[in-house]
Amino acid sequence: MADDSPPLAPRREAASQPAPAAGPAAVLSSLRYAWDRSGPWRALRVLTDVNQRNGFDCPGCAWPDPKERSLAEFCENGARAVAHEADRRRVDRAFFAAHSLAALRAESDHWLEQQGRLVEPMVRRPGATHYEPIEWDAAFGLAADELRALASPDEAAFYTSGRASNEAAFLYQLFARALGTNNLPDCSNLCHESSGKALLRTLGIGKGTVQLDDFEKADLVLILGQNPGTNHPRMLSTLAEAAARGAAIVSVNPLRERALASFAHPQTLLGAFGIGAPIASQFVQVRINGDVALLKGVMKLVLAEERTKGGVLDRAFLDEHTVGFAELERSIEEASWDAILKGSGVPMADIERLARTYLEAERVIACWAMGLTQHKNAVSTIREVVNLLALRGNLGREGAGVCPVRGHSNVQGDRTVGIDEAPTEAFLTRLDAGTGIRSPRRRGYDVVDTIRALEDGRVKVFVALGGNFVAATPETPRTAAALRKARLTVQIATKLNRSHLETGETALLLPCLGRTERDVTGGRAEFVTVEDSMGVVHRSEGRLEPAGPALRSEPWIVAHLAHATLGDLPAIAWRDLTRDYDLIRDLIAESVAGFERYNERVRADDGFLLPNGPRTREWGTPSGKVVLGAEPIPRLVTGPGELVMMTIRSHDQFNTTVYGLDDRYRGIRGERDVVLVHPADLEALGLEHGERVDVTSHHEGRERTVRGMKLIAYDLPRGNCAAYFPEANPLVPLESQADESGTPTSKSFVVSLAPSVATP
Ligand SMILES: Nc1nc2c(c(=O)[nH]1)N[C@H]1C(S)=C(S)[C@@H](COP(=O)(O)OP(=O)(O)OC[C@H]3O[C@@H](n4cnc5c(=O)[nH]c(N)nc54)[C@H](O)[C@@H]3O)O[C@H]1N2
Ligand SMILES: Nc1nc2c(c(=O)[nH]1)N[C@H]1C(S)=C(S)[C@@H](COP(=O)(O)OP(=O)(O)OC[C@H]3O[C@@H](n4cnc5c(=O)[nH]c(N)nc54)[C@H](O)[C@@H]3O)O[C@H]1N2
Ligand SMILES: [Mo]
Repeated sequence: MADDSPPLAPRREAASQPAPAAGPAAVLSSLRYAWDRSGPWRALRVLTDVNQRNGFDCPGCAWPDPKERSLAEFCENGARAVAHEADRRRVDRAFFAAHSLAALRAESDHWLEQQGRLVEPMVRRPGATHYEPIEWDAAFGLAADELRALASPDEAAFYTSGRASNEAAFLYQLFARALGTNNLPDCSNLCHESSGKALLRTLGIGKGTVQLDDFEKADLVLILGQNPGTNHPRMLSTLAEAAARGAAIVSVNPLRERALASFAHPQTLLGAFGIGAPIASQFVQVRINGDVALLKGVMKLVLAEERTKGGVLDRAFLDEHTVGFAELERSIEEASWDAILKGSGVPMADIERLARTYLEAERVIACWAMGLTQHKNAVSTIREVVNLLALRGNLGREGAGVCPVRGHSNVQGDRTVGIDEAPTEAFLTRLDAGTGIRSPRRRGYDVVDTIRALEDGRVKVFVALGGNFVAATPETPRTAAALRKARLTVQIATKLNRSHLETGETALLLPCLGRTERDVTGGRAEFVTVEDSMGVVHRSEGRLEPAGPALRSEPWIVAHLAHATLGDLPAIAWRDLTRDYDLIRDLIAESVAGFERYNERVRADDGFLLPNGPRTREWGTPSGKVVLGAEPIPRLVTGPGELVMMTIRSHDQFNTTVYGLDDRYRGIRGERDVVLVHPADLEALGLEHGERVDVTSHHEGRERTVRGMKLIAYDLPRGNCAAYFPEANPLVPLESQADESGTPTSKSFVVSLAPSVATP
């Protein structure tokens, strides 16, 4: 039904127009949340420490810190994330005695996270109905026995969520590899894996190429498939400054995300009074997964301009620095306007306007997030972004380049220090030389492989360094059943979540310190280090009193688990390493490229920048050049009555952690079990705004259903619909993965809607 869409019907939203993004409402909202959870003193203490040079790195996102810091260097959502961690409530042995696993399973994800901090190591013994306390040493002994009893180290999998510090993550991967497996699935597999794969192949580095100050020089910032107002609010200040300077900011998105339309800069006078200024100069309402078609259209107009006027392409750059231009040119010429217009769903006039802006810009930055990475052809889409930039040499020079905006605050650093199921030989060779281990060379399991391996018994021990594996992955009930088949599950966590309740036969729940807390593992205050979205490594040091005396740091827990399982290795005295984190960093300096003189350089005020060849036009590809090529316009075929669904974040959540039930900027309040559909599609389907429906997803002949979701008439492209992550995860088909990166296609899968048979 998507292919003959009439023009958009008039805007009809569920609620009235919300106020500008950020502004006083945001400040109040974050202060209220902080005060409620942490009390006035802890709230003040924690909020004045966020992202300061001697404070801790905000766990809210990976956007870098500016050189000039204001007293309050945090955003509404970052404040909520730290207040959530600084929670005064406790989930202790009395809590677990009072609540059976079955009773806890019946509670909502929101309720679970709201019970407070985990403070004691707990164990669930085979067949037990409750978790019970266990001493740290006994817990490590139990886990070590299970790990040593495995027929092969590949029967264990070690999941990481991107909040773990470089120190914790490095020890963790070292433990897995010393044990003998590369089974290191991580949240990156669900997130920016497609960016990594696409950029590695085209530029020779799996990361972005811009720095914060490039935004001060760009004439055009493209924001594709990203909602910074909610997910990277500190980025809005950068964008607002660029816009005020006259740079064009173009948002490419199926949704008219509010914060880009009007933003009240909290650190300006007008902003403080809630008076907003527009950031985005153009909004391009693309269909879900219509980005390749749109970019193809823009490139077609660029080539046409080159033919008529000349001097448009950066020939010198294309000749000297790229391969594959001829193929790219052919693919652009061969794409028909019909395919471009239908595929993108964008009117010709909007494509022309975007092309004009692109042609007028000397310097262009392209930013993107999950709206590009979670599709079947995500890797190809990101290569197409590189194609567009390359035409006018917008790579490897000031004010221009690629900027995949990372999610978790240290997801990029975790990958750099070895959390990778498919590491390069170069990485392993260096790791082995630096640490004296002999790493396995077999490719390990990513997230989806791990779920399948748990399902059929190939993985028997599952360890998670943070995160919420069950709720973050596709087909929640299926993943839950898979985890329940494990012999042992080990969860290292700060707060209770669904993954702690879907346990293996035996389960350990190990409480750890959070970013905000003082870490005196070696007898004195320690800092850890993280890498931001732009490759800058810097310190993070918490100051709050820990939530309980039994809490341990992540590096300490990992080192003790490794010691119990493997004992000390010739060059690795696991527990001694955590007496002084400088020792862990020295080991990283020896065994990971780019970390020379780590301890010295990370003590500089703003940390240090990891090597990034493409910034100076040194491409790490086999040919030594940027690889361009032909990327086909994708087709997702929907049958009659079917829609393409994307799963998105609301303003009141951090991934699977739901803070509240409102989505302020989208005008949705008090509920999350909703499906956003275009009013004309509702009418065509004979459904009504406010009605409850059962949503069924269809993939390769298999169906999954979530019942009783409420319909909301919303301004999005015809044939598309949206629901929230993680509520809609039971619908995401496990078998539907991006080519090359394996990322689940959480932003495009086929669904149908039917009046609900059961109202919740
Ligand atoms: N407050 C808060 N901050 C966060 C997080 C959080 O949950 N809460 N999560 C963190 C993490 S781990 C991540 S990865 C990031 C996520 O940050 P985002 O990627 O911004 O988050 P999403 O809500 O998943 O949505 C992406 C956007 O993509 C759009 N989109 C969907 N499909 C398409 C498409 O086909 N094409 C285009 N052009 N756009 C599309 C959606 O409409 C939405 O605006 O944020 C990080 N920061
Ligand atoms: N349908 C759909 N699914 C998605 C996405 C989507 O857009 N749509 N997005 C995907 C993306 S981008 C990502 S990154 C993943 C996220 O997947 P995960 O990283 O696995 O999930 P989170 O919700 O971030 O994990 C939250 C839990 O982490 C624990 N935690 C918090 N802080 C700490 C800490 O300091 N240490 C430790 N050890 N534990 C801590 C708490 O117990 C908390 O409950 O989800 C993915 N899933
Ligand atoms: Mo993410």
